[in-house]
Amino acid sequence: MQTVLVTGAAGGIGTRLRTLLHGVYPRLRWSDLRAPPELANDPSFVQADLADLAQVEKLVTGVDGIVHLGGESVEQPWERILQANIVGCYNLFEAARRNKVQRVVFASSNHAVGFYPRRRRIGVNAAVRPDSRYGVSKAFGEALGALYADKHGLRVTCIRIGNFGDAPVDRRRLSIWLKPEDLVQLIRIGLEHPDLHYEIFFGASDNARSWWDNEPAFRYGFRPIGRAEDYAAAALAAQKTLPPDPIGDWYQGGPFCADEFDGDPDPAAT
Ligand code: 15L
Repeated sequence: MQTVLVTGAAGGIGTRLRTLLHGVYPRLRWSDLRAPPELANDPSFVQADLADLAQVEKLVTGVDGIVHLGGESVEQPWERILQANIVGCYNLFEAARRNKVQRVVFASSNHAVGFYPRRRRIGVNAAVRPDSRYGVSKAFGEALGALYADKHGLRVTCIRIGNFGDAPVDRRRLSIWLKPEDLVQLIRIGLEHPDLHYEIFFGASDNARSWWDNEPAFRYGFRPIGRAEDYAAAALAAQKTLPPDPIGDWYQGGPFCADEFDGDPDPAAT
């Protein structure tokens, strides 16, 4: 990997990757709809609207690998999800194919499977159970990645990111926390591992309360350094200050499940 493009550079994860990927690859290209202040006037930043295929084609020219974080990162009205996450994701993969990009790492999300109850332990092959239009867009991106891997030979890694941050701050996040350095490990497996064709990984650290079997990631050498249990006392104390949420507390996707919810009010029945 000589030149790696990171979309969604102005977001929380993109901003953090600026430090964490520094020096890892010879050339990094950063992109977003608007430049983050520290990249204004920096030649490594290329402004682009993912919903515009011509712009995306220009953006990926000369790139070997892409870390695709761009698009909406939470639930939004359909029209915004459609443009940023459906059309934008298609444009990204299609432009990658046309320009002979070798690898794409797609930032998927736990919300592709958010409607599994917390009492279920799932692997990456469990059928998708999105908890939002946003979650549906992540399932779409995973499917699109599989198509481009199987039909066009692009090497694709989908990381179902749990909750990215320096520490897990409540009960749900004790199960789904992802330490930034552990995300970098997963990204590097996606961009560098010689045997990788198409994989889905859970983006989660070493979380004793995890709901996910992340065997594929471990098989590729993932060795998370973040241990959620080290933060358990503080996270559980913080949880006590939060109001109960009968729907959100039952399902893995938490508040994304409760948002707009008018389904069966007895979640144990589903
Ligand atoms: C996500 O997919 C979001 O991008 C992030 O903002 C968090 O909400 C995270 O999931 C989560 O589930 O905590």
